[in-house]
Amino acid sequence: MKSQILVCLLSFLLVACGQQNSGDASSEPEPATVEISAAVMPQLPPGQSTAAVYLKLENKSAQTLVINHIVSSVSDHIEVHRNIYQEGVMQMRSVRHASIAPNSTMLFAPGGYHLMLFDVNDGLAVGDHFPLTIEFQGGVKAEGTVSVEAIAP
Ligand SMILES: [Cu+2]
Repeated sequence: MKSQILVCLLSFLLVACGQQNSGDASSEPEPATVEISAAVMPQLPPGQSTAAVYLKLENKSAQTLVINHIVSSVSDHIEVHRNIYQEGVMQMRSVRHASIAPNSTMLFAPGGYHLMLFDVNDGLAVGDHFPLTIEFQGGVKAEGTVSVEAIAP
């Protein structure tokens, strides 16, 4: 009984070590695939310049991806935010280096994670599209197109 547990533990350690070594020069790291879909920005009310973007981020690779930087032509400063219900109040927190597990989907949706775009370019109208790139640690990038949509009444 005891030795069985030990064997399990050993094989677990071997797997863990094998994963850690996958990035060395002898084995080419597999190309990570990550996709952005359903990216939308609710149209900004007049006079506002901070916009939220919602989207689906799908990590199709076998590695955890960590968001490093987000780039778009309509804003020079984009953060990952998360809504947290605390002490009876909905609060927004900036999340640095959000990570997405292998073969999983991260949803940016109202009430949860979202992208916050600061000083958004004027003149974005419903039906407009703009590019957005999410850069991950290690150089992997996901490119998507955000469509501006009317705010639900
Ligand atoms: Cu926010």
